[in-house]
Amino acid sequence: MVNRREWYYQGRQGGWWQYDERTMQELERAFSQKLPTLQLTISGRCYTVDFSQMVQYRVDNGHIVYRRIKHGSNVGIKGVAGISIA
Ligand code: V3L
Repeated sequence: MVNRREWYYQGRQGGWWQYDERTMQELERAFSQKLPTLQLTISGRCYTVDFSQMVQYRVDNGHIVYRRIKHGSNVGIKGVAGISIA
């Protein structure tokens, strides 16, 4: 698709990973509906995406674990959903 904006989450070692296709569809739908947040299940864990802060996070033993997210095109990626392209 031309000029499609993809969704990415940040690696702990820097760089960006693209979300898997199904999750990107969920993100795109929620974002276009201007929902403030979206709940996701990734590898059996419950995450919240906050579109105003552009982060995803989960709660782990009472601590919140954040990652930055990005919505764009032509971002150099490490891979898709943890599958490296290198
Ligand atoms: N989609 C797929 N896996 C995810 C996602 C997501 N949206 N969010 C977190 N994970 P945390 P480097 C990432 C995985 O934030 O070397 C990458 O995909 C996350 O995977 O504490 O730091 C790589 O596989 C991590 O394994 O909830 O760039 C891996 O990190 C786990 O969930 C290493 O990437 C816990 O993340």
